[in-house]
Formats: sequence, C-alpha cells, structure tokens
Amino acid sequence: MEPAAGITERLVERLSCAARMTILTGAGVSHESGVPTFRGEDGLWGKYRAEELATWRAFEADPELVWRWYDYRRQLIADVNPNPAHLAIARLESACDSVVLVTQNVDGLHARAGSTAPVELHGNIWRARCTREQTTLHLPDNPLSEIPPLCPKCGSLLRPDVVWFGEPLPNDAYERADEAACSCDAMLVVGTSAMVRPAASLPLVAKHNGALVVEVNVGLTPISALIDATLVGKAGDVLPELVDRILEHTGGSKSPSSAEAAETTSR
Ligand code: BV8
Repeated sequence: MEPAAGITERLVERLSCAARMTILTGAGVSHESGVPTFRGEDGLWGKYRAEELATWRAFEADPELVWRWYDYRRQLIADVNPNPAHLAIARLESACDSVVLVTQNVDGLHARAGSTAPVELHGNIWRARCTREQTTLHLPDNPLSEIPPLCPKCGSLLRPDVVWFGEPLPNDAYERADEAACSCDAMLVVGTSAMVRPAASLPLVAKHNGALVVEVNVGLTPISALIDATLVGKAGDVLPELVDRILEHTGGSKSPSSAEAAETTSR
C-alpha cells in the first residue's frame, strides 16, 4: 500500500465510525520524548543492543551489568516527558471508552500521559520481580541505591519486570491484546518496526478479522504492504491531528450511532 501523503477525510470517517479501536504502540511513539528506539540509527542503549542484554542468559551471567544497563535506561526515561503522541492517545482514550491501548514499550510514558490501562505486553522498567518468589514490586529509586537490588522480603536477587527475548509474554496481557486485536473494527499501529513477535502479529490478526489497520511511522515496515494505510510521519505530528479530526467528526466523543457502527461492521 502506498504511504498515504496525509490524513484523508475518508480515513477519518472510517476511523471515526469504528465501534471498537485498538492502538498498538512501539518504541517510535516515545522517540520524540528522547527515548532511543531499539532498531533505528540510534538503536543503541549505551553501547548495548536489547537483543544482547535483554535475555535471561545475560542476566544469569552478569546480573550487575544487566541491572546497570536497566538503571541507565531508567535514569534516561525519568528525565524525559510524554510527547504529543502519548498525550493524543490518552485524549482519544478519555473521549471514548471503546479504545484499548496495547504497548510494547516498557518506559511507562503512556501512563504518565494519562492513559489509564495500557496493556503492557513487555512489562515495565519501573517494576522489579523477585527471582525466587516471582512477586513484583515498584522500584522507584532512581538511580538504584544498590546494584543488583535484592528482594526486601527474602533477600533473593530481583530482576527487571520486563519480558526478555526467549521469554513468554505475560498470559493476561497477551490474552487481552489478542482479544483487542480480534474484536476491534480499527487498529492504529504507532511507531513499531513490527519485527518482534508475537506483538508484531497483532496488526495482521486485526486485519484478518476485518479491521481497518492504519500504521503511523516515519518509514515503511514489513507490515505496510499488508495493511490498509501507512501515514508516513512522526507520531508526535500525525497523532494530534488525527485525534483532533476523529473527535471533530464524532462531535468530541467517539460513540458512533448504531447505524454508523452497523456500517463499520458490515465492511
Ligand atoms: C517469545 C522488553 C516464545 C525488554 C522486549 C526469529 C524470527 C521470528 C521471531 C523470533 C526469531 N528468533 C526469536 C524470535 C522471537 C523473539 C523475536 O521476535 N525476536 C525478534 C528480534 C526477531 N521474540 C521473543 O523472544 C518474545 N518471546 O517469542 O517467547 C516462548 C513462548 C513460550 C515459552 C517460552 C518462549 C519476547 C519478545 C519481547 C522482548 N522484549 N522489550 C527491554 O526493553 O529491555 S522487545 C523490544 O522490542 C521492546 O519492547 C520494543 O518495543 C520491541 C519492539 O521494537 P519496536 O518497539 O518496534 O522498536 P524498534 O526500534 O524496532 O522500531 C521503532 C519504530 O518506530 C521504527 O519502525 C521507526 O521507523 C519508528 N519510529 C521512530 N521514530 C518515530 C517512529 N515512528 C513514528 N514517529 C516517530 N517519531
């Protein structure tokens, strides 16, 4: 599909008529906040790539190195703010209760922008998990007072509560994300290279179930040819305009009339 030059009226109409919308975000949605992406030209966190250190094997071999890497990322993320893309998504969610936000990001910026229930497929860098009891806890100290941090209850090693490569996604998060992909009438895919599975399959699940799937990205991705449209541009530019146009179209709150909703599902 050729990248759409801009946001067409027809596209706004179709998105506005969606009875259920799912938004899937990746690292690109946080890029304009100053958070490095994973695979772009700045796709390095310090001198490490996620695939090198975001693994149980790397943690087992050197928990201190892995924790230093996560602490570096936490300090970087603590110093940045949500950008207009995060804020536009939160605005759309608060204007209509039929939007489900699913994110691959672990930075917590959607919640800081006001999103109330992001489905965090890959966990959250601000939480830790006891390697012995699997209990999770919020880890506010920034920077960490001790590295590697130990469980305050049993003294065992804590690990970041994120999903490492080779680890399964949290059942409840993936089930909610899969349900949101299967049942939506429209999916916005924002700032992901669509490389990491199983998250990358969600847009195709939505498409397969009849949804309108629109990507927002600064470039084309492996799914661009398989979905309905790619709005080529920065999320921080495209999303505020797109959300404004959708809310204008629906009179400020996205609760389509039954006729409109019927029109959408009959597509
Ligand atoms: C699993 C948390 C099974 C940790 C992350 C070979 C083929 C296919 C799959 C595999 C394979 N080998 C291995 C696999 C599976 C593997 C995988 O998919 N690997 C990839 C690399 C090939 N997946 C897994 O291991 C998953 N688990 O499969 O388990 C299993 C099942 C049962 C039992 C046991 C095992 C787990 C994957 C989760 C890994 N954890 N993060 C941490 O962060 O430290 S993944 C990491 O990548 C982040 O979460 C990130 O969100 C995610 C995806 O990347 P993106 O978000 O898309 O970021 P990226 O930089 O790639 O792209 C940014 C995009 O934004 C670009 O397109 C860019 O153009 C765009 N952009 C930039 N700026 C902007 C913008 N767009 C708009 N506006 C802008 N301003």
